[in-house]
Amino acid sequence: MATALPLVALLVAGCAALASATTFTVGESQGWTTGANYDSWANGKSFAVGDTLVFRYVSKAHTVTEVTKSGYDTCSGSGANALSDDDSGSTTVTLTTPGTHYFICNVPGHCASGMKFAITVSATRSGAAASAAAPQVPVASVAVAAAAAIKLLFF
Ligand SMILES: [Cu+2]
Repeated sequence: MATALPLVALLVAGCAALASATTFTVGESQGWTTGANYDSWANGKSFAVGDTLVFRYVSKAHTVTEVTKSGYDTCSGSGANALSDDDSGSTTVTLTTPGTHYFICNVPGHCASGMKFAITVSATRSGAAASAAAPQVPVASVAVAAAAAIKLLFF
């Protein structure tokens, strides 16, 4: 049973990391619309892989288009600039890769009038929220414990 303990600790840490995934409603009560400021909405929030963005808007009135940096800079959500696109009225985007993600509305004029934002997504959630929620088991100490257990078994 000596080898089971580090494994259990790893599993517990892993589950805590999954449980800390956050759902963000873009624009809060304003939703996804013209006349809101999405830079200020995103400002101060920390996004991590596994988090979800929920966009609420009237179907067909807007699009949620994830674009390249070039698409973001030029407000162009067509062709090679578009990574994903939806106008269903309720769009959920799960952030699956770290790095900068760019979102615009592809209805003509809307991006230029403010329906655009960029967020930086980190590979793992860090900082106060994570350390409060997760039992802190440093990976290095788990590895040392596992190595010690293996030595006990085989030497
Ligand atoms: Cu729009």
